[in-house]
Amino acid sequence: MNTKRLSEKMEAALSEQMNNEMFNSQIYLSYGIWADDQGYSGVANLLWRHSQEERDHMIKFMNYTLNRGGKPQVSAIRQPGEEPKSLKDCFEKIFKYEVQNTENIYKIVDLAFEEKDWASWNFLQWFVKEQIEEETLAMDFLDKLEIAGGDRAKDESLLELDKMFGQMADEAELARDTDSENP
Ligand code: OFO
Repeated sequence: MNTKRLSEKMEAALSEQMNNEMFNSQIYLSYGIWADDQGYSGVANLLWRHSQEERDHMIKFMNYTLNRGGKPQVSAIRQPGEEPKSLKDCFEKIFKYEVQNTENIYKIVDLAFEEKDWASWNFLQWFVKEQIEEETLAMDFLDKLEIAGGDRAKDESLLELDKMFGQMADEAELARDTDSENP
């Protein structure tokens, strides 16, 4: 008896996204290595923690596909591209990767909608929210870097920022969690 509750197309899309999340984990891992090598140990710590988060996302796609009777396929992970040239470049690249990942998630949401696969649609909503958080976090870092002087920031400001980034929460605050007393 066939108990698979996913279309072939959805199974393939979920599998691909599982591998995308692993690629993102590698990006954060490699940028963390770059940051540590540059002396930014706080930023490195933040990026390595995030690398782990991306791996958790990969596990979520793996488990969901299995729970719905599918079988995800692990593919080779491509190498992260060029190293960042500066902290600003590092967070600009991260922002672009996150936006790309959001686009990838939206495509699967579209497919779930087309197929009226409401279970997958519901599963994917967690990722829609997660991507808002991740884009917001990357924007926050870029804003702080800009205030510190961007590419012309002085070493002392960068060291201060490095300390701050190392201690920052992993989650950004979302608009939906605010109110007039806690704007
Ligand atoms: Fe998996 O959230 Fe970032 O990319």
